[in-house]
Amino acid sequence: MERVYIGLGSNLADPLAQLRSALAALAALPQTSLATQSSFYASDPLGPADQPRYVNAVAALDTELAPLELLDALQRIELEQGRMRKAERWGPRTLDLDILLFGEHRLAEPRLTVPHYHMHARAFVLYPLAEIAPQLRMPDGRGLDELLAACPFEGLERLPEPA
Ligand code: A4P
Ligand code: MG
Repeated sequence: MERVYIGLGSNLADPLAQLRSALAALAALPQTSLATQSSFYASDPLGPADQPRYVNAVAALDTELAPLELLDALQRIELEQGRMRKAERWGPRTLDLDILLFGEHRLAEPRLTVPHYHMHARAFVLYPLAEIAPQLRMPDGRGLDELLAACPFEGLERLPEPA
């Protein structure tokens, strides 16, 4: 059983509903349980500025799935929620599910890089993560508190409504 952290993001087609529905789908995965979830956060888009603000959250799962099995499952959920893969990098999307951390593992496979390559510098990942796992350490030994100290709470807004 591994503790896994998933980053959720959406900026199209009712992002709050997209995230709620994604959390339900995560909770229903085989050999997996949804342990905790952060609040929802509105965030300014990283990448092209001519796109709506995002809603982001982080969920903690306990899973017996192998990393690539979990990635397949996440991509299935993205597709079920109408995700179209477009050429534009960092463009708008109905749902993005990223594997941030998979236990203590470091993975560098063609389809899967863990820890997720930009998580250490993204406020919309680090602050929700800190809410559910403040004591967390990266596989390289860096503490989440260190990463947070270098990443201002900027363009981010914790949404009041319950996730
Ligand atoms: N892949 C490799 N490692 C992973 C991993 N750890 N988790 C591969 C998930 N997937 C991983 O992803 C492209 C490929 O990455 C997958 O096929 C998988 O095999 P994708 O979801 O198709 O493409 P993408 O998400 O558009 O690309 P990318 O570069 O992963 O984008 P990001 O980094 O996810 O950024 N602004 C705000 N405020 N909030 C956001 O959530 N998200 C993005 C997307 C841009 N701007 C944002 C946000
Ligand atoms: Mg992605």
